[in-house]
Amino acid sequence: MNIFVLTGAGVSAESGLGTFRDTSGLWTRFDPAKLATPEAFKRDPAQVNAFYDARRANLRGAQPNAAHFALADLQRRLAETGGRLFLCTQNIDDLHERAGAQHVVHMHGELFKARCPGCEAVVDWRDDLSGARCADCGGGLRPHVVWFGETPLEMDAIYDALEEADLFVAIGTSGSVYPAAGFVSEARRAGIRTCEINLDPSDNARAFDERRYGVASEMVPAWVEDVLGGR
Ligand code: BJW
Ligand code: ZN
Repeated sequence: MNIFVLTGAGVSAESGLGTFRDTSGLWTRFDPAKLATPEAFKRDPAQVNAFYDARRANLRGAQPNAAHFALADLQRRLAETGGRLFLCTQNIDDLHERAGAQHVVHMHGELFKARCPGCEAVVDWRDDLSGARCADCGGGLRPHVVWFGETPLEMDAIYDALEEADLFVAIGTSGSVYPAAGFVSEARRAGIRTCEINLDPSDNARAFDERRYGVASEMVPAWVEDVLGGR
């Protein structure tokens, strides 16, 4: 069996990382136009860096939860039987990897990486980014994340994997940010079964063949058991 899983902020919510659009979400408290666009970074790099420095500090103290572990387990067990779990996340945290998942595609970048806009070098970065300079060219560094108006990463590999999948599953995402929100339509066009696992119905809930609602730490392990049990 070949499964494409797309995860969003909801999968890491129980690890203490904020979501974006829930009542206490990041974009309810902060303006994304001032923090998550290339224009905002050009205008006020210190403010944008401070926002990501705080989230990086939060991530250093966070731990994966049962949903991350269940997905890593499913990936391992599918691989043992000649199948595949293509794990694509919109999250910039590393909790899937810390739970043991391999080859995680971070379409919106990674918080523990920084990039030099001058020479495009990408480097591992776990500390504060404010004031940091590129070791290669001396330019100022930016978070290696995908902001509004920028092209998400690894899109060719993502669309190839979507076409090859037997099942598309979206977990913990509100379905409000494109292109990820359009994957369910792509999957349907390709005749692939689709399933949503989320706390509440997402913006595009009606596009899914199957819907399961509840917290990810309970719903994902239960779904993984069903998949492995052939249900
Ligand atoms: C739980 C739970 C629990 C809670 N258990 N569940 C008009 C129409 C269409 C498109 C556009 C448009 N105007 C502009 C666009 C394009 C734009 C876009 O989509 N804008 C929309 C707002 C309309 N998109 C872009 O600009 C993207 N680039 C692009 O399109 O380039 C063109 C291109 C396309 C295709 C190929 C090539 C080129 C870039 C988008 C970048 C998004 N960046 C951010 C910030 C990243 C860095 C950071 O983290 O700071 O990415 S924004 C933010 O939203 C972040 C997330 O990855 C993303 C998605 O959020 P997510 O994960 O869905 O979180 P929430 O909070 O929305 O939802 C959480 C869900 O979990 C909820 O449903 C809860 O119920 C649930 N939940 N607790 C289970 N315990
Ligand atoms: Zn550089």
